Formats: sequence, C-alpha cells, structure tokens
Amino acid sequence: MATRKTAAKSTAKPNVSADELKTYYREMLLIRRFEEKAGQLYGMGLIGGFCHLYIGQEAVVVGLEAAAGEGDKRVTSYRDHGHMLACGMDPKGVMAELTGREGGYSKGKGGSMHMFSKEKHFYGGHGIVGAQVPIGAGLAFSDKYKGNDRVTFAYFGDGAANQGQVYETYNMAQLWDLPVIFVIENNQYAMGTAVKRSTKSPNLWERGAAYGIAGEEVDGMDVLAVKAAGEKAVAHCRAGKGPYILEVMTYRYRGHSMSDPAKYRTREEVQEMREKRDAIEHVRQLLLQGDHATEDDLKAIDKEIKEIVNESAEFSKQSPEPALDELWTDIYADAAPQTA
Ligand SMILES: Cc1ncc(C[n+]2csc(CCOP(=O)(O)OP(=O)(O)O)c2C)c(N)n1
Ligand SMILES: [Mg+2]
Repeated sequence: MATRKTAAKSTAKPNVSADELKTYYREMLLIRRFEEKAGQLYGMGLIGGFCHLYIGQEAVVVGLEAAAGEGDKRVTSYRDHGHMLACGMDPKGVMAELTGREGGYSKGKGGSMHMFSKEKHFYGGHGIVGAQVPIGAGLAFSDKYKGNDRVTFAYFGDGAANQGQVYETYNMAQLWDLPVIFVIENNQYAMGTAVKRSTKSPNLWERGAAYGIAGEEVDGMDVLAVKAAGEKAVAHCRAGKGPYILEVMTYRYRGHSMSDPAKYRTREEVQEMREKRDAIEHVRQLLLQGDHATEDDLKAIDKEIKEIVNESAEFSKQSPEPALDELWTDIYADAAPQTA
C-alpha cells in the first residue's frame, strides 16, 4: 500500500491573543461536555435511535468556524452536534431534539441527524453518507447566482470521500467556480473500516487535482492550524477562484455511534491519541504556558460550560414530547396536496 505523504509542519509560534485562545478553549469544551452528556442521556434511555458523537474532532469545526464570516453556510453528515454548537445554535434546542422533545430544533421529530437552522445558516444533519456534498455545492451555487460573496463549508468523512457523487460534485463545482470548501474530516475510520483498508491512494485531498481543485492537508488536532487553513480556503473562495479542499486529519475517541463495540482498533491506539494529541489539552497548555490564564481561570470556564450543558439537559427533560397531531405537520412546504 502506498504510504501517506504528510505536509511539512510549521514550527512558527502562533500569533494569537489570549482572548482568542480562551474562546477556542470554551467552544471546544462546550462540544466535548455536551457530547459526554448526550452519551449519558443515551445510556439512560432518554435518547433513542442513532447518536454519533464528535468527541476528539472538536478542533476541526471550531477552527473552521473561526475562519467563517457572517452569512457563510455549513452542511454536514449525521455526526453533527459539534457543527451546530460551533455555529451558535442553542445547546438547549439541540439537546431537546436529541431527546425527541417539543423544544428541539425539529420539534422533537428529527432527532440527532436531522436539525436545521436558517438563522445560523446550518443546512443539516444528513444521514445518507455523502449526500450533503452535492447539497453543499448547491448552496454555493445559490450564493454565486445571487452575486454575494458567501462561502459554504461542506463537511464529509474519509469514508464518504470514496463515493462517486463527491467526484461528480468536484467536477461541477470547479467548472462553475463555486465558492465551496470541501472539508474532509479524516478521522481514520468509516464505521469499523480503517481508511488504510478502504483506500488505495493515501492523500484524499490530492484527488482534487484531477479536477484542478486546490487543496491541502491540515492537522485537525491543532485548532490554530485549522483556523489558518480555513482562512486561506475562505479567501480563495471569496476571491472567485472556485472550490478548495481541506483534508483535516483528526480522530474520533468514541465508537462510530453509541452502538459500536469498537473491536476494530486497540484501546492503546485511542489512549495514545487522547494523551498525546488532544486538541483541548493543546490549547489548555498554550494558555497556561503563555501565562494567558491560570488554573483557576480555566476552572471557571469549565464550571460555566458545565452549567450550560446541565441546563440543556434539564430543559430537555422538562420539555414535553410532541403531540400526536404533530405527525401531520412539517411534511410539505405548503398545505398538503388534496387527492380527488
Ligand atoms: C449511502 C450510505 N451508505 C452507507 C451508510 C451507512 N454508514 C453510515 S456512516 C458510514 C461510515 C461513513 O464514514 P465517514 O464518511 O468516514 O464518516 P464518519 O462516520 O467517520 O464521521 C456508513 C457506511 C449510509 N448511511 N449511507
Ligand atoms: Mg471517518
């Protein structure tokens, strides 16, 4: 098997303010604690159906959201809770949706994989692997057609990157210079299949070359590296140069979904990533070593986040289940067509 070429890492000191670092710390921690709570609620039977946690991948979406501007769009797969929190959706509405309650973003009728927010330009949450990639190009097409300078982030996994529709989308996006950033979240696995077992060509971002699409590999455990690459990609798209590919190297600590026995990898492998590469710990160390924050400052942030997450769980438990007649609403954009 061909071995993966890894891009040279920059050794430059990050040029970043204390406030910025604290923001990333807070946002990544919110996702992690929220997901841990979702895992607990699932274990208690309060969340039904599928539930795919994002723990370990937090720096990807937080770094890219830091590079995004007002009005930019995002669309992703079923592993979507982190994307929703990072773009500013309300944790209460997300948790209530996970638990199937009326106060959820889809009134409790969509669950983990089916939430949207027009206000935050979040276009789902898609359970069909790869389906969001052409949708992302469509969103970018709409912005280009309207003549604004908005950019769409279309997130998908290493497994999805082997799908045909991704390459049909690359072709059209490049042909029409669409302002879309294809973000491959390479977390090394597609369910139980390691990328090495499914993929001959080792660098997924390089496949864009066949269509003339520029791209690069990014260290997805380093939020500052993700942000910097995101800014470059956004500038490329806003300048009308067409799409860009970011292959963000990351890792999921939990199973594919809550029902994954995780027999396809060793505990040691997961432990090693947690101990040596954790993205939140990385920012924590930057804050402490740069004298930007004390242990007490960080404890205060931890407490604040814990409260937000607990409130979201409490809100979900108090929110009623949707009424039965809700079964007939939100099916068609307009009133249901009448049959003769
Ligand atoms: C079209 C389609 N095929 C198969 C599945 C079943 N399935 C769900 S997730 C998944 C793995 C996708 O892995 P990847 O794209 O790497 O994303 P990750 O789960 O790692 O975030 C598969 C095969 C599906 N949902 N849709
Ligand atoms: Mg994957």
